[in-house]
Amino acid sequence: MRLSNASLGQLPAQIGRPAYDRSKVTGSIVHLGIGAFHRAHQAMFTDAVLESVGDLSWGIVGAGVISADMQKALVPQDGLYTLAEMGADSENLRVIGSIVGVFGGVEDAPALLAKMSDISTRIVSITVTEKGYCLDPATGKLQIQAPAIAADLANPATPKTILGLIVQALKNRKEAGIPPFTVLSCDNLPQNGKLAKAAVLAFAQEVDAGLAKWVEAEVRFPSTMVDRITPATTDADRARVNGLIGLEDAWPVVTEEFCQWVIEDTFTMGRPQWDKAGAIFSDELESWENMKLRCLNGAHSTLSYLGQLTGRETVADAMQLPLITDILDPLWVEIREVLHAPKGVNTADYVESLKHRFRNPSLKHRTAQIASDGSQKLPQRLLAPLRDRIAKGLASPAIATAIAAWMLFAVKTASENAVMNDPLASEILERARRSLKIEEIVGNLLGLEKIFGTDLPANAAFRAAVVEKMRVLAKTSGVSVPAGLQA
Ligand code: CS2
Repeated sequence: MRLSNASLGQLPAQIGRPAYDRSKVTGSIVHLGIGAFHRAHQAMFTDAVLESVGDLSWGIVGAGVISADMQKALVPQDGLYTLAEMGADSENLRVIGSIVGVFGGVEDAPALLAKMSDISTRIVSITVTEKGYCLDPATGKLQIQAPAIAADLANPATPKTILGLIVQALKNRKEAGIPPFTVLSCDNLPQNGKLAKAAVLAFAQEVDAGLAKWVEAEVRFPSTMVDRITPATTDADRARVNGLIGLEDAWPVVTEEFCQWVIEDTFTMGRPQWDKAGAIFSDELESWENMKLRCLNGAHSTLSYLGQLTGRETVADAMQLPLITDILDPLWVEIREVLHAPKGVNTADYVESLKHRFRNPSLKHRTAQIASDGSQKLPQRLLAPLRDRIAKGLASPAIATAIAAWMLFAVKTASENAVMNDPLASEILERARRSLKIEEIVGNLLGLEKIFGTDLPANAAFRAAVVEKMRVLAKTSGVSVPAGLQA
């Protein structure tokens, strides 16, 4: 039997479930990108508020902007799904009820746009990953020429991208005299609110300068720091969760116990009391974001490329390898040396907690998943602390190792003719194919201006450090280097 409102009562007693009246929950938040991450994080916080505060005016209508798969999974389940929180040797399951409607894919874009234009929508939140914003990774500027953006700009009344949808919905609201919703980016980007605002403004400017002025003055774009490690759901997860709940859930979410959400408290039409569910409202977003993006995600990326080069399939497996932890430890030192921590936070403790989280053997977090989209991730995760160190005259051998690992991964992918998941894959692979000589590999890949800008390729000390570290990696036993690599 399928998980749904009707079958909720059949869940085993130990499985948590909504006690609130779901039929009374208003879908006042439209969420763009209802993948696993959103459902492990914001939807969980919102469910906890519905449960504990009893204010039913804040439910979520989700949208899979690109694909209708989630809609197909969740509509027959009335939006319900199971969240499995995995500790090293514990598992806590709860059925989450905060998603009360689901749009799916491009075909549903007109209905989604109508909902976003309606006064009932008070927040539009987003998790579409770094590449979903179509920003230039090095500068953070909107790529007006990107095909999807250009198509939406040519037909702004029938948008398909998140930026096109947001701008058109805001335009409709402005014309109808409806106040604007808040745009809440929950993606792993530095100052994600500011970046989202700049992207929306750049798009609006192309459509109508008056609209852009109104957006600038009236719309709020709070920044947020979101943190919960959430691997993609596997068939094995489905089977295990379904066995435990005794019902069929087409798309459960598996995540860790840890969960953190820090939000800048600036909203146009109110907000749920997410703080009652443990979220932190703060005015120190930049510090929170940098700490998380650099210490957690920077280490994650490093570990994923090294994991790919050493045949380690999951993060927990990679954490067992001294050659990897011996690189992560000094990396964290380099990152912390130029970090401005949020008040009351000890970054050494933060890093210790990350090691514990990364070692969680129950989470099968694939290094291949994290290794995707490197072009979109390296700038804020590793190149930003690198630039801070360069500005202070500090050398960065561990960051250089991380970049060397990414480059070796690119050359290996190219030499094996394997697929690289990255919006810049063709440019990266083309450069990765040019040479098998370490010095030339480094020069060719550092020349990717969209990733490294113009300052880093011109920095002789950094370039030499990457060359040296690539040579060290190539000689390290256990590291599988691309065939034909020449020191
Ligand atoms: C990961 C993140 O896939 C990745 O790039 O680094 O998704 C990471 O698991 C989350 O940011 C944790 O909050």
